[in-house]
Amino acid sequence: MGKCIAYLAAAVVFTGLGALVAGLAVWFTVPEVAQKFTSESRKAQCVLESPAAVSGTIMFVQSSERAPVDITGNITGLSQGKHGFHIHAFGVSGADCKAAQGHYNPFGSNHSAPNATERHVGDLGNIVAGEDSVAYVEILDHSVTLFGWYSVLGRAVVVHAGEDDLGLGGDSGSLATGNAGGRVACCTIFAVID
Ligand SMILES: *[C@@H]1O[C@H](CO)[C@@H](O)[C@H](O)[C@H]1NC(C)=O
Ligand SMILES: *[C@@H]1O[C@H](CO)[C@@H](O)[C@H](O)[C@H]1NC(C)=O
Ligand SMILES: *[C@@H]1O[C@H](CO)[C@@H](O)[C@H](O)[C@H]1NC(C)=O
Ligand SMILES: [Cu+2]
Ligand SMILES: [Zn+2]
Repeated sequence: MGKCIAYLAAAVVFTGLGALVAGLAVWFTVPEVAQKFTSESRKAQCVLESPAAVSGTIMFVQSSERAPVDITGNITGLSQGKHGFHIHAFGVSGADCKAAQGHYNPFGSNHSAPNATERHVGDLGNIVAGEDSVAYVEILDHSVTLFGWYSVLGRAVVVHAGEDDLGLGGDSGSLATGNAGGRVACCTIFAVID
């Protein structure tokens, strides 16, 4: 009886080892599986179009799938002060910023601040334009990604006329859009050579 259990245990262990070896073999030889774990870096660009006179180019750089995204660029032609700065759900053609629809929100969260634990993926807060009408954008974000199912590639950056209240406005608009007002510029984020 004891011998029987020992044989059974040995069989289970060997089957387990076999499955492990087979799994590792697939991991290292099937490209679609292995690819998920490479440390490829990605870069993307967005060239603002505007129904007003706002312009600028925004760069996105992510050194690997797990790394935060560096979002940088200088935006000119803005009124002095804060302007809501978001990634919206869809790409746009030209300055038809309405086509971008709402904030990119794949997890059904309320609108909030970039440093909030629960926020829209697209919630990048405000950018600030100085007296020179220029906003120097320099954001390091851990929610936005250029990889995988929730990649922002093909979606739109939207710059607003007014300030984003970061979800603190106390009304339903605040929890949806931050009451940031009209859309003064937008563009579609596309991948570029790294
Ligand atoms: C943005 O402006 C800063 C400060 O003038 C400058 O150093 C930087 O090169 C500019 N970046 C781009 C992408 O034009
Ligand atoms: C959004 O905020 C409202 C009001 O505070 C709350 O009732 C609701 O549960 C929140 N929704 C989510 C998804 O957190
Ligand atoms: C987010 O940043 C603001 C101002 O920069 C700060 O007042 C607030 O406490 C921060 N919130 C979290 C959750 O870190
Ligand atoms: Cu927006
Ligand atoms: Zn939002």
